[in-house]
Amino acid sequence: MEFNVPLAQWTKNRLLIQWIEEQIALCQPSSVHLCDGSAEEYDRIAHQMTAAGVLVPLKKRPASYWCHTNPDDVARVEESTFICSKHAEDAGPQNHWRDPAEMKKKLLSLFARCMRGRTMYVIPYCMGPLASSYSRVGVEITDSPYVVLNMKIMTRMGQVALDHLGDQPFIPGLHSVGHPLSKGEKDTLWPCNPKERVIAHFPEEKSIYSFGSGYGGNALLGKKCLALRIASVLGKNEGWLAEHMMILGLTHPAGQKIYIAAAFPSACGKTNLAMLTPTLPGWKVECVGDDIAWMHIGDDGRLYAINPEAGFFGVAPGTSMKTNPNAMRTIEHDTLFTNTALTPDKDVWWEGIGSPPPAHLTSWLGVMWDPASRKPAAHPNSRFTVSAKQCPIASPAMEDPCGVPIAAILFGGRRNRVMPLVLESFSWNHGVMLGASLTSETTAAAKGKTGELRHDPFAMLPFCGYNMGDYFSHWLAMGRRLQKAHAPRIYSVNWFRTGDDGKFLWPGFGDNVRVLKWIFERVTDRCEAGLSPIGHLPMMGSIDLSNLNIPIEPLFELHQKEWMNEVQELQRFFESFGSRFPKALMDELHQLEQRINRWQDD
Ligand code: GTP
Ligand code: SPV
Ligand code: MN
Repeated sequence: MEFNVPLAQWTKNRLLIQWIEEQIALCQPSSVHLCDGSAEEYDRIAHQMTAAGVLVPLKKRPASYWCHTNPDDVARVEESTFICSKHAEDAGPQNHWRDPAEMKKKLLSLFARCMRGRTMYVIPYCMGPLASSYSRVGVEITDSPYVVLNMKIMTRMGQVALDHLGDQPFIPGLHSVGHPLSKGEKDTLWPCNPKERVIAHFPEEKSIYSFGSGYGGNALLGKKCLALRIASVLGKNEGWLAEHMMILGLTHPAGQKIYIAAAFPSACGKTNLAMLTPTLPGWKVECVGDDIAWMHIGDDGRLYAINPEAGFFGVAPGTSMKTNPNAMRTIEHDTLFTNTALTPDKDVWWEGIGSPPPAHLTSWLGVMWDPASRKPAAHPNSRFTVSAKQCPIASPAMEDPCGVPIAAILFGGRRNRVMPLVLESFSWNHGVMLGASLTSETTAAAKGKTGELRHDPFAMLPFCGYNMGDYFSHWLAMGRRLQKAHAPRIYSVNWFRTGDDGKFLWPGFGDNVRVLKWIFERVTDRCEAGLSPIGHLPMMGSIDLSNLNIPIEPLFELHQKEWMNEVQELQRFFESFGSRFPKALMDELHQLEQRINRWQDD
């Protein structure tokens, strides 16, 4: 076997050496590349992929590349994602469960000789700042050079991760595109194997196996697989939280700063909120993270969050100088673009970029785009991969090993009706119910129909590695441990209410700072709120609407009938967790129901 460096020289970690040797014997690659995470390594692989025609260098953006995928490999595939706990009840009704022994058997046959004719890359990576005791090291073995480039941007990868690991155990992740090459066979631009796709997690042994897809959360194992599905199990066992949340710092014009975490389902606005450019003068937003938060209770009893990632894997469509200028500046150089459109002068384009499509555009399918086709030129789930350091408003706290103290937690989804623009919970437990109640329209971030309303509690439906009934109990338990004075306040927000014409009622993006301002004033005890059956609402005039000419009332319209239906539907959903659903949360729902019933009499 040909190695770029001798294995024993690369690491002294016995467990790691043994695991790598076993995977080589199983997958039988033609060579092995042990990653060091250097810029030279990144450039070398990018050049090889360019020579092979997989990457197209961009003329307008230094050190940036465009690529497009197989049309059957464009998003996460939830129906092929499995939690393989010993007992099915531990995976819970919201997960696809497989018996671990049976799944192992299937995986062994899938992975056997699956890397023939390919290079096996070994990627050690650290999730979380290198200096943080909260960080975790994973090692991903993959036959996809695209994965190597993405992992370099998204994580602290290579020698630094090996140094952090030392001789300790790590979280192993085995990944293959599932497309071995026979002698002389020419590779395709985007090898994958959609018929045999499996993304399997073993929460008890803390391992990950992913086969058949090269895209996003299916293949970049540090992200959803480790930092959410496996980490959620670690968090439950060890008393912390692994969440699908962005983290931002918000500074008042007078200088006081708070940190906010927000859970929105995939493609529902985390990246945009995390990089917000305030439309209110004097306010400042800094980005700590755009997708994942690991939250621990600090010695002072407050909840502290770190962002385990080092980069953004952000949705391209809709990103423009108007909606998200900070993202646009972030991706001016050193960025990978996947499944956007490509302009004839070698730049990227997507729907909602803020300029009309140029002539002779290459679509995400790699062919000349036909505007008359009425199909988008960029895939709706096309993405950019870029280092968080390039963000003009990147917070220095991104590297803080202790994380940032969270003052408020937001839950939000795409709801065209029912949910008001913003709502404050009465208590921690009521807030946990708001999280558990999160319902949102499906988006292109996962395979399947879009625009369908589904329950996505805590925006974690596809990402919780164990029974969500237990997950709700864990959140309640965290609330008991957080001293009341220190517990973050919990809010529900909704940027996506529509009017009768189907258009969004709220301008969103930079104007979301108006809602953040109210939250700031609430958590710093600067303003009173009004009482409603569903929670505290802003008083008339307390959402700052200066320089914004829209009616605010429709954003807070509540209809008793709609809310009775909402409660009934939530009751049905909560009951689907059976005895694992915490009674305290069902009590919260019943109290809500009573308040709504009484509302009629008021
Ligand atoms: P994941 O990376 O999939 O977890 O998504 P995300 O939650 O980070 O979503 P992102 O911020 O990338 O937004 C997804 C889509 O929603 C983009 O097309 C945005 O333009 C759009 N969007 C984000 N914020 C707003 C908003 O405030 N209002 C409206 N109308 N659209 C928004
Ligand atoms: C999501 O789907 O929530 C994402 C993109 O952040 S992926 O990495 O593909 O999961
Ligand atoms: Mn996400």
